[in-house]
Amino acid sequence: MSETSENTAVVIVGAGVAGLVLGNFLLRKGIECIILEKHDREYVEQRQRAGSIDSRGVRMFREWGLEEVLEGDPVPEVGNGYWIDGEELPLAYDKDITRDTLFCPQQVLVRNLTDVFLRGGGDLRFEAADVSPEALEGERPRVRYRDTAGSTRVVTCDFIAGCDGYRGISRESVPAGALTRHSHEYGYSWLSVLAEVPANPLGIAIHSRGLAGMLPRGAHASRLYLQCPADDTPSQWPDERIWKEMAARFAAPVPAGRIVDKRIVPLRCVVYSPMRYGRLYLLGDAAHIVPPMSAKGLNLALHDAEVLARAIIHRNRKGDASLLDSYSDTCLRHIWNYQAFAAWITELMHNAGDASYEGEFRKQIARAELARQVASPAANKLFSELLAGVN
Ligand code: RFL
Repeated sequence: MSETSENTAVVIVGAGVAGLVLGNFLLRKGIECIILEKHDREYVEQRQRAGSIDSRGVRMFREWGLEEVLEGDPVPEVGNGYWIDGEELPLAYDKDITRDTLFCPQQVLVRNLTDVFLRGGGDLRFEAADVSPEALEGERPRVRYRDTAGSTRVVTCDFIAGCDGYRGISRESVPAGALTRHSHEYGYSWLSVLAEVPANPLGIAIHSRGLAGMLPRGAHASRLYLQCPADDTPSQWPDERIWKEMAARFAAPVPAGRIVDKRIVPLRCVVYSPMRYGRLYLLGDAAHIVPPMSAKGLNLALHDAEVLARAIIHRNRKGDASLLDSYSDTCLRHIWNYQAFAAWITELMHNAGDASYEGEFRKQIARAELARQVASPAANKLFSELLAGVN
């Protein structure tokens, strides 16, 4: 079988949010890059996940002249309520602080980023199979893969950006022991459900049966979340059980619709350190996971992409690698700050509900803390700032 060799400045593995943002930033500054994506375009552009872009992310897109990627499929402003045992908490965010945050369904963001990248002449190769980063310690690392015709291609480059998510190949290509894994498992999962339900005013329910959520994911779809035991499987959750449990936890009628996807998402925090090995840099979920309660996973991927883009641009323009050398430390400072928020809000929301995990004492403390968030303008300001990503 034939083998083709090529050269570029940066190979980006993965066309998710991190890879596409990095690719667009490099393209704008005239730095050659190739994005290799395992799946086909249709699959990547339909994958529904997150969508809350915090104010730092919104500001970042504006500064890079890429505001257009946040447009499309507008979601009505609903789904922000917090319910506790059937009663809505009057949790008033400081509107000034949260003004710049917005909701852009992740699949819309990915579709827009792909369009802009390709329109600008970017090189994005879908269905790249058996991607394999090699020679990471040397000056010229390379990435080997199989194209759609079945031919092997080898791309030699200056840097590899591992943007291929938590189960990708990039981190796996680092020798054992070179990275340290820091993690915390909460001991419960979310059943994450995608349903054809138009946006509606529910939000998060805290209930002794466990946490539930119903949040808009585009004008005609909602994501439902149900806290469940860590070892549950989707087959234990037939559709009728899901709707019954949602109604019980919200203590109110819940609008139902066709369920199109069900999966179990274990609640965990993970950080790999350092986020670099030789000339391989790890970004986004490839380097860290935050529990979804915080809505920060997507935002962390945006941050990593901007830090690495600026470091590569600086190195290419000035011949100075200092920003690349500090990439991991810069990102990790930001990540631990977001992990702290994610851990706090995850524990607060879950401990206040189902006492069978952390006990009645922790439940009462969590409820008192929630009440304080509602009653105290100072506490509420901090909560809003953390959620909006202004610090
Ligand atoms: P992604 O988005 O997973 O993109 C990785 C890309 O790499 C490709 N890939 C490969 N390509 C080439 N070769 C390989 N060997 C490859 N292996 C994988 C994949 O096909 C994909 O295109 O990672 P990235 O860019 O780091 O972005 C991270 C975010 O996607 C992630 O943090 C969030 O979606 C997490 N997340 C949520 N975050 C939030 O901020 N708020 C939320 O409400 C929220 N909800 C969610 C979520 C993640 C979920 N899943 C699927 C675990 C809900 C769900 C169900």
